[in-house]
Amino acid sequence: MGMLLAKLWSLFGNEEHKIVIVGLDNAGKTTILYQFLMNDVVQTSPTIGSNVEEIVWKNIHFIMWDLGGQESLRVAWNTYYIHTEFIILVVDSTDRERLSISREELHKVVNQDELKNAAILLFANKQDVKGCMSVAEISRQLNLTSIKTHRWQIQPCCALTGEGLYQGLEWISNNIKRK
Ligand code: G3D
Repeated sequence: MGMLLAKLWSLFGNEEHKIVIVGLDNAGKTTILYQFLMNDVVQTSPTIGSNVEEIVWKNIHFIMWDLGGQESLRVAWNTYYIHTEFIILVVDSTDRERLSISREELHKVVNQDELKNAAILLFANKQDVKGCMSVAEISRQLNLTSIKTHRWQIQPCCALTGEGLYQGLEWISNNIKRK
């Protein structure tokens, strides 16, 4: 009976799935969060600490945390990781100079004990900017194919228009582990 009720509960979409959005400052994390929330662009200012919102999509409830990306705040990212099912790592596709820092942050995520069961979605954001890095180039630089321990996906997007964001959310929905 308990099992049946739990199944029905999940069918009606009352389960919450925790997503943590990380990435360097200026990558577009807050813009992405508010696109999901309102389908609109909001005026953002640098995140000091975190933003958290509940997003409901196709009857699935997500709790999305957007963490500040400045160097001084990155050390605290791991305090948010408990019970996280998905990490979204946002990369600014125009920021060639700091891609190696994103690679280090990605590999820290992969090695986090609390995230050993989490899946990773990478958003290659700002694809609207002429001359930005392609998904292939970012994948190569981040050495994505070396990640064998986690499910991962890279999705090109433009947070300003919302293009590509819902394909990413679709991948997340398809990778929810049903209890
Ligand atoms: P963060 O939360 O990762 O620090 P923000 O980043 O969401 O605050 O975005 C940083 C800046 O990048 C913002 O510009 C925002 O409008 C811009 N931005 C976010 N996504 C895109 C995108 O897909 N394309 C382009 N061209 N710009 C984007 P401002 O000028 O407000 O600092």
